[in-house]
Amino acid sequence: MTGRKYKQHIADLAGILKQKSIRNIILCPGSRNAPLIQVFQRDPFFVCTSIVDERSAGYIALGMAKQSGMPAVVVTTSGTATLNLGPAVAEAFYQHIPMIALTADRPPEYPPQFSNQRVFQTELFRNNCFRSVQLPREEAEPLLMHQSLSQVSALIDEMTLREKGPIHVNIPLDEPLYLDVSEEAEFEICETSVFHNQLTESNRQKYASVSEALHSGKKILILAGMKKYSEQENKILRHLSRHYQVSILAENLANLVFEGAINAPELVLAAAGETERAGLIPDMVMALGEQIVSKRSRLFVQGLENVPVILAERDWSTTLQDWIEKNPASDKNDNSYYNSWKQLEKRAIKKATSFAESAEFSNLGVVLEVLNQLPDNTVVHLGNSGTVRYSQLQAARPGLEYHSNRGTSGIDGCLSTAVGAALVSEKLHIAILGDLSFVYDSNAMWNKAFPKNLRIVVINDAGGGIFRLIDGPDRMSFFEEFSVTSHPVDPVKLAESFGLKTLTVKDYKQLQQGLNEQLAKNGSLQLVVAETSDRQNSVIFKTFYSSLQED
Ligand SMILES: Cc1ncc(C[n+]2csc(CCOP(=O)(O)OP(=O)(O)O)c2C)c(N)n1
Repeated sequence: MTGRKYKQHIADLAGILKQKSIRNIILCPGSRNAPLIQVFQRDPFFVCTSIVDERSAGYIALGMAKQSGMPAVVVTTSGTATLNLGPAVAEAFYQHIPMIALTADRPPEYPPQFSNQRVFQTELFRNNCFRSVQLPREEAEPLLMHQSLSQVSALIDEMTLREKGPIHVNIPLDEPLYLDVSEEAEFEICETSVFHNQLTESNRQKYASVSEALHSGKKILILAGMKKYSEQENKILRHLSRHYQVSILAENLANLVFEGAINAPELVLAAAGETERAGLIPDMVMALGEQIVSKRSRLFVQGLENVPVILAERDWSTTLQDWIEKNPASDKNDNSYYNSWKQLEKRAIKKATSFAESAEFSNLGVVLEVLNQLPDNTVVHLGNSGTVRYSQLQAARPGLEYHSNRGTSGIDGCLSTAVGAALVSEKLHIAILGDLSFVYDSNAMWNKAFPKNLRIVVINDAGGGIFRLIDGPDRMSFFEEFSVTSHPVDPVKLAESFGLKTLTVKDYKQLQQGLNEQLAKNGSLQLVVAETSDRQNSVIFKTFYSSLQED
């Protein structure tokens, strides 16, 4: 020992988080992480939530961080507990969400026969997180410990200010693990870490070509992928669509619903004939944000010949803002490029709406109906992958906020993420999921603090319905058993075993009643299960697409 108090570095680590106003801590049970649990739970500044399943805990932290915009922390014991954070860390990495994984580790034992609950944890998430820090052991030189903690502090600032995604701090902890940890220390950070936007030369050139294209009236297609766009980014995009030949493809997960954006690109491209498509071809594409769900948008852009695609980095808004300030736009608005998209969108939405109004009770019908019924200000969590795809088949609504785990498109944490988001929000949240995703992530309901503002709709079509929609799997002999994978689990009984109030619905009238009850102020119904397993879901889906092309 170096004369420092027992597990002082853990108190210091907590002090860093407190200095940065990071409050939300998910604590998973274990022995090795007991000093971490002790430090966080005794300080009323931290809001601690106990979650047993680490896979779910990781996603809950992710949901909290995404919803609040503040880093959220998940703390685990050693061994496979840490590995179970992998999916959520990867999802956070691909969505640039500030999440902090604190994993307790066992120091090596001698002889190694005494080592258990141990996996290699140093840089465990290596290429799927922003940075990893290995803290030294407690007995390390104070200077070394100080440097490591300073690094953690600087990385948290960088992760937050520059939207870098998750960090992992691996913490070897020696026994004893159950003594009183010294009182919390306010950790001194030797220098304030301020990050400046350094524009690289290649980015400078990229944005110069965009400015040039704007200036010369070229048609620019902006692909706005999933992201929480800032106020400034939002303003710039509105400005560009108002004054230049710019069309912004913003499906629901971009949450950019304004005059000037095309919010149902999948519908437009599904409905457009060949000549009409020719009118949509841009001179340049600028791609922002993260993933895009619409398959037709992908095929459209990938099929463009000799059209440059500019991949914007996260500094695009600063640069374009400068350009806008130096180049005042005229008041004239003759964005004919946008108008070509908009005209087609209006027609496609009309057709889609008329189909939806008379659609049979089915997976597609239920998703569209639920989205129509939600009150403004609701936060929607769309499951992978049928649900998020169906939701592309209507225009995004301005009053709703849409989210989905499309960073890595896993079905393993859709409900947990919604739980995390609802826990740090006052708004009404709804998760709309398929039955496999719901069963997979049912431990999301294993939570004493299950949020009262979260509602769930499960579309039970007895397996992975998405595989019935895509061409290919259904031609395989293994299709039903190994792709669709029907299961014996009753979602209602499962949810009730966790104490949730449920209702099964089999037609639109019952669905309406269920939604009325769920969405009512102080409504207590938490889960509605829409039974669609005996419906012609894939036929209805395919008929929907063909109806878009009819005159
Ligand atoms: C963790 C994980 N395992 C497997 C997959 C592959 N997968 C994608 S969609 C899907 C089926 C999902 O079924 P369900 O939740 O019922 O939703 P539906 O497709 O019917 O809307 C599967 C297994 C995945 N995306 N993530």
